[in-house]
Amino acid sequence: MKHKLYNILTGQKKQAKKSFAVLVDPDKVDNQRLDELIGLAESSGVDYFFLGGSLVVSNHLDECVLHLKANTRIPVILFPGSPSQLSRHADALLYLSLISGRNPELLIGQHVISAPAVRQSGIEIMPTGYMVVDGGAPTTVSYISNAAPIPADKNEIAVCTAMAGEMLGMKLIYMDAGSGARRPISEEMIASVANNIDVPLIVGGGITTPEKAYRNCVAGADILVVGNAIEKDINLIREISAAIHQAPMTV
Ligand code: 1GP
Repeated sequence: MKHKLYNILTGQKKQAKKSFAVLVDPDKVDNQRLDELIGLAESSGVDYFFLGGSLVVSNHLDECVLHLKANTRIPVILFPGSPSQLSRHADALLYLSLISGRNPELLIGQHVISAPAVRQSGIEIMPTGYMVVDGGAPTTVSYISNAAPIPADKNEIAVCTAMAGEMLGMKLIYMDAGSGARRPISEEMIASVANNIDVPLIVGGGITTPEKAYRNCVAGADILVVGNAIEKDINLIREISAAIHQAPMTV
């Protein structure tokens, strides 16, 4: 198995460096938009592009990955909403298991079905414990996953879920309030989880301001993901990236 990108992620964590991932939904971009995103991302020091969505309707994921790979050195990491969202041209795949839910299909079922294709793609696999946290309103991910999110104020459930994920061998924990969440995950919950795991912690969902991104980093998030807010105002890339990269170190 390849570990190149994962080693970079853990190296960053060891140095307490925070990272910024811009989430791109292939359904919502054309090449011109991708070029704009690349330009701003490169000049702002964005660390990763995450590619995917709960509902990718169009068929141009591959095209999107190839365009990014041809035009930027920023790594492209797949964040798939379903097993069909696979492109062997990407740098890595977040191999998600929805450990906050009790839907066997998303815990293991879809993995069994797609395992041969994933293995054959040769892509770097990053086993990820995916935890959906209530963001104040049903989001696409909470609806599609058919699984109850972790209540926003139940920090102890989040901690135990993340600990279990790590002990089961997950190499990353991704806490997500869902795209466009009304309420992003609280700093208290992020800190509680971060203090109880050693693997890198990804946080996303409903982050719309540089201030919130900064506070999440201080609380202990290692990688911040922003999608929706950037779709609305692409210039936020610059401010959010600056906030994340100046966040003081947390240990
Ligand atoms: C959603 O964590 C991502 O899965 C990002 O959420 O689109 O709300 O930034 P937003």
